[in-house]
Formats: sequence, structure tokens, C-alpha cells
Amino acid sequence: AQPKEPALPLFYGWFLSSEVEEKIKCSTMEFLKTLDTLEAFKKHISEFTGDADKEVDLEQYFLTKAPLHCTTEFCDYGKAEGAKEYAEQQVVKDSCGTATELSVVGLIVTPRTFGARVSLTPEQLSLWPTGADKVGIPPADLPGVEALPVGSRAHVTLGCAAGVEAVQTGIDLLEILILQQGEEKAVTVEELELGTLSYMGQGRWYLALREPVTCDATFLSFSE
Ligand code: ACK
Repeated sequence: AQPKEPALPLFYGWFLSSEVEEKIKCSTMEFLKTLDTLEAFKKHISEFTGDADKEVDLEQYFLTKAPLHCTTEFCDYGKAEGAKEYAEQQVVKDSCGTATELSVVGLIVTPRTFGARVSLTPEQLSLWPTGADKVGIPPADLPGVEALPVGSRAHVTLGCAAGVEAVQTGIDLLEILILQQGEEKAVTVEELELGTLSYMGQGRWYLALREPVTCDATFLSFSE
């Protein structure tokens, strides 16, 4: 019989250490609490509730997705295009199990997703698949994505609204980054202790952290 090829994982990525995971969960929940109480947020609440008079508890609105991680390659057990080529790269094989530090530079909140924006180092970018930023992006947004630096999609999904898949976080992040690059400048809403909060329209919020948060993480493959 032919030796069986090793199965490909669901995805590869950097997984936050459990200590960091707890810390990030706490601090980001604090941020949601703050956002929830801002008058500026309340003004646009209908984008979350469909009704300007309804309140929303953001801490309940987003369902957390564990374990917290930053996806590099979504392999879908080999069904995703380019998965095998990715897994066979020497740098991918050599990096499995190695520790690194992820730098979280911002937070996004939209009616669909809650996520942390990660800024990758050149070394981390060597594990970032070619073309990954563009996967699943609506054709109208592709030129915008191509104009952004490689790795702009890197993120940690912190939570999703009911019925929303985690893949949406990267798409929402890119949409916000495209808007930031465009002519229409974001409305800076407030200087918070954590950083500068901007409103990007259609329920999209971006917090640029005053100080990046460094997170211990390990590069691993993940299968369910
Ligand atoms: O938050 P994420 O990056 O979004 O982490 C999860 C992880 O893989 C496991 O589901 C991401 N993911 C799911 N589908 C895709 C896809 N088609 N392209 C890129 N990433 C994906 C999801």
C-alpha cells in the first residue's frame, strides 16, 4: 500500500499563550464597556440594533472564539487553494512550535466582528502566505487591498456577532484600513486612555492603541 500523505490541518497561525489570552480578554472587555457608554457610540447604535432606541450590551453581543490566534494560512484540511504548498515550505515546518511576540496595534468593532489588529515583523511576514490578504475580498475592494502593505489582514478575532463566521474579522479590518487610506478621512471621535477612537461609518469603529500590546504566542497548526 502507498504510504498515506499526512493530513493538512484546518489552519496555521500564532496562538496566544493562555496567560496573554486571559489578559487580552479582560482588557478588551473593558474597552467594549467603555465604548458602550460613549455618547458617540450611542448615536450610531441603530447600526448594531436596527433600532435607535434599543440598547446593546457589547460584551454579550460578541461571542468569543477560542483559542485566540492570528491565522496565517487557512488550509481547510487541504481543500483550500495553496494549502499544500504552504505546508511544504521549509520555514513553515521549521517554525512549528516556536515562540514569538505579536504586536497588537489596534482594535476594530463592527456590527459583525470584534478584533485586534496585529502588526507583523519581517520575520513573521516570512510565514504570511502570498495573496492571503486578498482571500474572500469583494472585487470592488481588491484595488484597495493591493495598495495596503502585505500582512495588513493580520488579526486576532476576539468575538463575532451571532451567526457570523470568524473569517469576517479580516475582511472588516481590511475594509477599515482601505477607508483610512482613502480621501474620506475618519471622524476622530475621542481620545481615550487606551488610544484614539475613530468612527468609519456603517457601525465601524477603530481604536488606534497609544501603546502597542505585546503578546507571547506560538506558531502552530490547528485541527478540530
Ligand atoms: O479569525 P480567523 O482568522 O478567521 O480564524 C479563523 C480560522 O481560520 C479557523 O476558522 C479563519 N478562516 C476561516 N475561513 C477562512 C478563509 N476562507 N480564509 C482565511 N481565513 C479563514 C478564521
